[in-house]
Amino acid sequence: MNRRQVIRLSLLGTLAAYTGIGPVRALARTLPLSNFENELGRYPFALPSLPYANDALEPVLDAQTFDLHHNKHHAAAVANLNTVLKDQPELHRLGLAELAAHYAQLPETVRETIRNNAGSSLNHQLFWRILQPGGAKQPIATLKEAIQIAFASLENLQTKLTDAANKRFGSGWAWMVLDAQGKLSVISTANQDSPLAQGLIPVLGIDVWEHAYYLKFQNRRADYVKAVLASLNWTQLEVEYLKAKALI
Ligand code: MN3
Repeated sequence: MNRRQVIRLSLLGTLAAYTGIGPVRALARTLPLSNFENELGRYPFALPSLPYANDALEPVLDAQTFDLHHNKHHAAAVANLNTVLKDQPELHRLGLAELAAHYAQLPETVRETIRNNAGSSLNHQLFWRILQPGGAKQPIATLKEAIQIAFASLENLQTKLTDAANKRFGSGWAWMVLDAQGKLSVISTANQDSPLAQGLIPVLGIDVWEHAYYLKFQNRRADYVKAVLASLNWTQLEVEYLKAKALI
């Protein structure tokens, strides 16, 4: 790690200590995220198309859930985010990852709405990408090696993800994340919180809100998590891992 990277990380890590300057200026000084989100656009945010047909993962994951999940739940988050940002022009230059990572620095009147809806908009994009049909069925290349180092085996990673997903009380997400030291780990977050808010970069996310599974799996969250794990596109996950590594 070079000196510039150390400084950047240290700025990110001490963001919470930036209390003496305005929130927007604090954000501008501490963001390593802009490369990460060139593809995500800026206000007004658009709902990206699902990168495959609703029924592409049938029969494991059902078309009706994908349709509602993308066209209603994800769409509502994008619409709600645009509505709350409409009257906050000073925030229009911030991207989704920046808003989700640094929501705590935002004005109190809009903080929770942005936290939830920027988080949701960002989290769902990753979720759709890593479920893209096709690609490798097992970890490949650099991510394969990193999983071996962090978890000893793919099975151990799957056990940890399953555990995090099943134990998350209420709504939230289970994640494999990369920390500033380049180490992978598994965490879960409540509601739509992004791991970015903890300085952790999401590589793999599993949506465990009931809207993600209730139509097909009803109360059987564990069966749904198993179905997601079996449907992951590891070629895309390698791409996500390389993007995450480029941030640290
Ligand atoms: Mn969802």
